[in-house]
Amino acid sequence: MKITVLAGGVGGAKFLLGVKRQLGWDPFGPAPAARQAAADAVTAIVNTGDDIRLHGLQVCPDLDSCLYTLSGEADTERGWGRRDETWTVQSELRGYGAEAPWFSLGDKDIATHLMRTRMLDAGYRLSDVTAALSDRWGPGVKLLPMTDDRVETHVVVDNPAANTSADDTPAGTEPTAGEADFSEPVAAGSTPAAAQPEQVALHFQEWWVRYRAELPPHAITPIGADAATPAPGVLEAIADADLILIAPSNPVVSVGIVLAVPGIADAIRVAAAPVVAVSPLIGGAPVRGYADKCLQAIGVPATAEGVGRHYGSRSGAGGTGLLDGYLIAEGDSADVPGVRVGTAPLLMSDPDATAEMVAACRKLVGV
Ligand code: GDP
Ligand code: FO1
Ligand code: CA
Repeated sequence: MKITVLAGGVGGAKFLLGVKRQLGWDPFGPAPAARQAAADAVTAIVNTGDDIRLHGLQVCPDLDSCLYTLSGEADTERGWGRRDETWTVQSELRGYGAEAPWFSLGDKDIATHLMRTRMLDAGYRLSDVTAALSDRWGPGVKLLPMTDDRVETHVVVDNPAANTSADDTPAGTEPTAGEADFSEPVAAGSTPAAAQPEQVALHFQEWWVRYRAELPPHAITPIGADAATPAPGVLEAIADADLILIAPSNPVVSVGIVLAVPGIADAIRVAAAPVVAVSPLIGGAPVRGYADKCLQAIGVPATAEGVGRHYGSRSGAGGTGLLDGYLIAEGDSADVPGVRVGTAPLLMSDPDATAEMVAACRKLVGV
């Protein structure tokens, strides 16, 4: 059974633990050699729109969430980065007034970014680098960035530096005394308010982490996506799959960005394998994060039905959508024309519970 999964960070990674478990593998380790010989394979196509270069380092949060989670190295409480992390470098960087003090990089995590950046600067593609990092960690799943090209999600908001004082930065996120803040546009606080643009595009991480998605988004744009091409292996993983799953990842800033890479959505539409998505919303709310605010930004109701209709049906009238099946939480309801909707407990409390979700996806489309 070849399973290809579209994934973001934490939601995608937790779902992949269940995919591995459902195949009878160790969720936190490499795939067993015997199973590989039996042609079982899992490929994850991972969002890279969250990626950001900070302190000269290329940080890939969703790829790293998958890498660390699937090898048992993630800090599951915090939801990002390595477990048993230390923060010496971050504290020194803050002391120097380095950029983006609102984005913390742990010491162990920094080693990953150093290795990645060195390889990228030497001319390797992100997909090569991800394969090299996977060699160390053994996630058991083939992790593919959606593209090797630079795509960065930006969020258009009312300029926080216009009409308000810079002191409106949420508590705890402002640079501390003596620290320079190089980020735009907030660093423009020294410019007279009248000269400020009314709206600005923030890097996704600044909107999400610094402002905790509290600045209402006017638009969410994957800059660079138009000119990007799928990374090597992405289209093949879709065409060769026996089952395509859309993880309960953020439909806008994770799955939506993967689908914005030209060629990926089209490949899914014509794939031989059935396509099933899992709702990231339970009872009309995200389990974690700000998917509701992201959906609002694109005019999609923050409900299981809203997400299902947004993905749409591959068959039936027009057939412009992506799905054959859609799994929603018990107690929720969704009418998605042309799509078989199933219900199951959708809380990914552990890999066994998540494996049950994956089994329900398979049952829904009979594979
Ligand atoms: P991120 O990149 O780290 O934000 O993670 P993803 O985009 O992969 O996943 C985020 C989404 O996962 C959020 O919208 C959550 O609602 C969803 N999610 C997290 N845990 C669960 C869970 O246990 N069950 C379901 N159904 N969704 C979940
Ligand atoms: N999330 C935070 O809320 N605060 C941080 O300081 C932070 C640092 C960070 C460093 C590396 C990394 O891979 C992820 C990090 N995240 C942090 C998580 C993160 O960027 C977001 O949750 C995702 O990009 C949204 O998917
Ligand atoms: Ca993400």
